[in-house]
Amino acid sequence: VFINYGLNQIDLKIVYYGPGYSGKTTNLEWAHSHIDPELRSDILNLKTKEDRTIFFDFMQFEVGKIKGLTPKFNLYTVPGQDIYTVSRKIILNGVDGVIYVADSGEDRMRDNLFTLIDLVKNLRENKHKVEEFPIIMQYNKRDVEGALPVEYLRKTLNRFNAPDFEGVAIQGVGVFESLRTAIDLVVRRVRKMV
Ligand SMILES: Nc1nc2c(ncn2[C@@H]2O[C@H](COP(=O)(O)OP(=O)(O)OP(=O)(O)O)[C@@H](O)[C@H]2O)c(=O)[nH]1
Ligand SMILES: [Mg+2]
Repeated sequence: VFINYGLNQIDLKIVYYGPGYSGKTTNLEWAHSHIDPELRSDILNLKTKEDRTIFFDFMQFEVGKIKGLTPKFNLYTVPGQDIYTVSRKIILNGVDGVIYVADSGEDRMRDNLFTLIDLVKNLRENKHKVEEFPIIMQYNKRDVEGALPVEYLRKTLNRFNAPDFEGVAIQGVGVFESLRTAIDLVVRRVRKMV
């Protein structure tokens, strides 16, 4: 959280986290193309030519009011590939809420778990109490052949009883549900702090 009382503005950071190729950038791109252009910035993508995120993607938008302050939501995606562990940690700096995008593919469980452990470790190092921190779970790629059952994903990944949603991000399914719920949790938490 960063409050600029001069501008009556409050900066909030929501990070899409999850393994490589799970659909984090796709979530952000869908949200970007369906939010009123007056209320949002352009999207900034830093990608390889194979469309993999190198450092992060970024978009900012405005919605609602918090005790007279205008909240600016800064949305980031992390790069999910193993080699970018350090980048993920840097991007989590100052985070107010996380949307964890898991991949439902049957051979993706190891990577889902690996990145989840990485998230928990990074949040703890940032002095956050993971159990009380705003986290949303999205089980993405529900449309792929052999998608693991939601019950199994929930039992294995959702250790914190976070609000969870099924996603098909390429079609926009679950994108706004996840984002709206993340915003709600973040705003509720910030109201207690400001
Ligand atoms: N079938 C299917 N494909 C999806 C879905 N969501 C994303 N994809 C595809 O999966 C690929 C990876 O999506 P990205 O959004 O780039 O994944 P990412 O999590 O940002 O990946 P990194 O940046 O490497 O961490 C792309 O080809 C997307 O079009 C989905 O729900 N279903
Ligand atoms: Mg990406």
